Amino acid sequence: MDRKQFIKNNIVLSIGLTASKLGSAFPLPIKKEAEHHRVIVIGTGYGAAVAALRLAEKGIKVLMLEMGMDWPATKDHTTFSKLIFPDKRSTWLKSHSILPFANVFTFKKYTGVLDRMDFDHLKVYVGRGVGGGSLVNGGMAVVPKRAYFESILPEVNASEMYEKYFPLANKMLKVNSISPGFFESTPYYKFARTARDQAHKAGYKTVFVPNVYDFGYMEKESRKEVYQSALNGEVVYGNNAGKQSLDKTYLAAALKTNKVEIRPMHSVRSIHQTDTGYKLEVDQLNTEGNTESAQDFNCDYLFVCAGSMGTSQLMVKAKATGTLPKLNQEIGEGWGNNGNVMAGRNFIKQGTGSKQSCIPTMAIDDWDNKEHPVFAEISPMPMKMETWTSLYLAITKNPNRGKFIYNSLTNKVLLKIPEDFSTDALATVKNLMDKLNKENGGTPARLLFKNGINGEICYHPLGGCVIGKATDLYGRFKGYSKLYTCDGSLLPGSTGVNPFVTITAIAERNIEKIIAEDFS
Ligand code: FAE
Repeated sequence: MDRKQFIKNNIVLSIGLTASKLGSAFPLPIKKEAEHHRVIVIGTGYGAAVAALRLAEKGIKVLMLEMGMDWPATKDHTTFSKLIFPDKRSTWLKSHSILPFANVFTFKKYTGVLDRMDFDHLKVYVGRGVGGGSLVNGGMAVVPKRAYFESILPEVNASEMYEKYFPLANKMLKVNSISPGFFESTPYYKFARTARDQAHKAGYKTVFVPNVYDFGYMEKESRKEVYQSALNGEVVYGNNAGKQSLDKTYLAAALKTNKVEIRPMHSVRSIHQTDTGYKLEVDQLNTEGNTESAQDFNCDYLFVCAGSMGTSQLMVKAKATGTLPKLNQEIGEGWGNNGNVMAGRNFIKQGTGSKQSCIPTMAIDDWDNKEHPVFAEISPMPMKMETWTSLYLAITKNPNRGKFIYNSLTNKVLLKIPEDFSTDALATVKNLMDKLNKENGGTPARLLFKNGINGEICYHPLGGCVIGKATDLYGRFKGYSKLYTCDGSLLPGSTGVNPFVTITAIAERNIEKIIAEDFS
């Protein structure tokens, strides 16, 4: 026995002894009887929702397992908490708020809607609940530039994507655009107009960005005819009205078929191959995050759609622990943060306004810049007071990639990235901020981030089971049959724009092929 093995055995033994001593104080989870389903989809985000709907439309029954809560809309708009004074519903199992800055709020641990996974050099944000990231994201619905899409996914037929699947995804997601008249006149977009004017002064181009938030509803909010959601501090902890998240689009349509069942608070712990298909070991959680019961689910077809982080972690663990040993070496590789960098500028002379819509509608588009390509979303800072600060979530062409590693001592899968992962991306965004400040005045927002810029925040995790590498060109895992992914883990670390439209469109393309060929 080597030293490592000796330490490992002792840790396992001492954990076992402690657990047996504590056994009477903490009741063991109830073991429920196993169930069999023809098709199981893990997760309820974009990829999962597309797969479930399209299978159900063909008359195929689907069980969806989601680790987060169901968040049904209530008539009095009380489902989610606000950005300012958030409560326990805001945050997944932490006793304080977890935003990129201003985390002064504390509460009881609860299975709330926004999660942050902390790794060395990076903090990755994801949505938890029925609807996945669609519950917490900014709703920006952007189709990537075709030339860039062709460069990152050369084996995917771009004509098919741009003529069929991107338009289909936009239609299904109910993507719409702000009316220019409303944008120019409302106080709620002063922050974006200020940032736009300053971008133009510094020689940058800006573009309007479509969104899934219903802008017709937002105009009514501004006239106080309806409940105020985006105009009253609701976004990253969920919107109580106006946002057309997946529970109102794909998942609503899937449930309407009566072929889809969603079980929230079901966290998949492991995936095993069986003689006839796959077995999932699943923990049913309570709102404190403890396992109330454990259950095995068997299925013939399995779609692992737990997002880039969740899918990669499940599959890396399955390969490392030998429950799916034939997965190939590409599992857990090729992970990227879509080049995300956050930055802020203080003392913006024109001011950004005390009233701010939470929904971004504009970006600085300098993607064709040879040295410093960047697509920077002009983000709101809805603090309900004038902050004289402009905030940006930038997407850069960061070519660096991380990988997922299984740790047998902790039984956890960690994301490993080098310390200098975002060095070039930071230089690109610093170049943008410096130019904006030079031409308009303003200083780096050091109250928000060190030096006004942060490359350790990721809103757009992508990759880990990259298409054509870990899977075939349609998301079928290599080495297995009837085992798929349809989510952000397929994309090679970058989309050049906010990613959910691309994830949805690729999922539409893949599931069409899979249904035609594997379910005949
Ligand atoms: P995702 O939506 O993350 O869904 C995965 C689901 O699987 C989640 O519901 C998980 O709870 C569940 N899950 C994970 N592990 C397990 C397990 N073991 N057992 C059971 N269930 C599990 O995946 N993108 C845009 O395009 N525009 C934006 O404006 C935008 N803003 C964002 C703002 C924030 C704060 C964040 C966090 C993200 C934002 N994104 C945005 C990213 C976008 O939401 C993300 O790319 C998609 O949600 C990813 O979709 P997937 O289907 O891959």
